[in-house]
Amino acid sequence: MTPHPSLTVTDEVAQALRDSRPVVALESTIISHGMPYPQNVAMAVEVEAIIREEGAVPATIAILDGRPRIGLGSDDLELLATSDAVSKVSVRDIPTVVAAGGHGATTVAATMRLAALAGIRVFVTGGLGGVHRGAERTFDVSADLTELSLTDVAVVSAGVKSILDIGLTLETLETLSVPVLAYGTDDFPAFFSRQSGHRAPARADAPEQVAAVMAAKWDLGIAGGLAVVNPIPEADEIPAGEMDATIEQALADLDRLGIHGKDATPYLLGRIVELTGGTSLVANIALVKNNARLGARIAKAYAAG
Ligand code: PSU
Ligand code: MN
Repeated sequence: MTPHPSLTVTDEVAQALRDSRPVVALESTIISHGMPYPQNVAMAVEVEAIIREEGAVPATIAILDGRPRIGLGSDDLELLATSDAVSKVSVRDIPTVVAAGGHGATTVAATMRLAALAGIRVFVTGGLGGVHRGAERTFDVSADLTELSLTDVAVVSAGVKSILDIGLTLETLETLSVPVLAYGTDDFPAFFSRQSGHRAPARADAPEQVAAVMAAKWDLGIAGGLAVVNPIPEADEIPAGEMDATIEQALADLDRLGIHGKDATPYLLGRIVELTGGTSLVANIALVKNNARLGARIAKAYAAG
């Protein structure tokens, strides 16, 4: 597939796509609005290196000067990591930022959409957006879930943080007909910890098995993505329960400040880093790297299949 003409694709990524070699998409909201500087840019660089080490080509995605970009250079990553002029862009924000010629860091939803327009089928991130706690009141459900129902990309994450209602997120993924494959486990992982108390709907134990599910889905014309949920490595995990008080505090602060809409998730992520004095950030970075390794292997298996 030829990338959509409105995308700017780096030569390296374009060549890999032409040769049907494995390419792994990466998001940029995690850089601009998910982690503090300088850990954010260090993470972005390391994750790209891991994907290359595994024999795939990384394609970090963002909108710069109104142009959707597939594959970025180190100056671009630095800009995303430091500039206040970068807005958080989900799918509904893409047209506005493109028309205004602005800079945007893409969420899971927006990254999926742009990756698909480029012909990339595998995307690695840290955590998915989902159904927020109290959504029956606020209606706050991430467009990441809508996008998973629409766009043909497999998204590798470490599950969802318990800032969200994990049970309702799983129910919604079922309603939206999104396959959820837990990697090497029967449990749905909760980002910082390997278990959420919820069973995963399905399990995969090898990259080839994930690739086979992707191929079967799209071969049958069942449109939409897949959520591959990869538990944080045991050595890096923050035991279930240890984050509860922090998350309750962050949610209470969110409520007190009246923060809502697209600012809610970035506020919660930043507040958790603050409240844990950075220990949560160490776990966050470790799980993204772990996901990068798996994502590259899935992309290789899918390209080979
Ligand atoms: N969860 C994380 N880290 C993140 C995000 C979520 O643990 O960086 C980001 C992702 O870009 C995700 C977005 O797509 O937040 C979801 O935002 P919202 O809840 O506003 O849809
Ligand atoms: Mn929201």
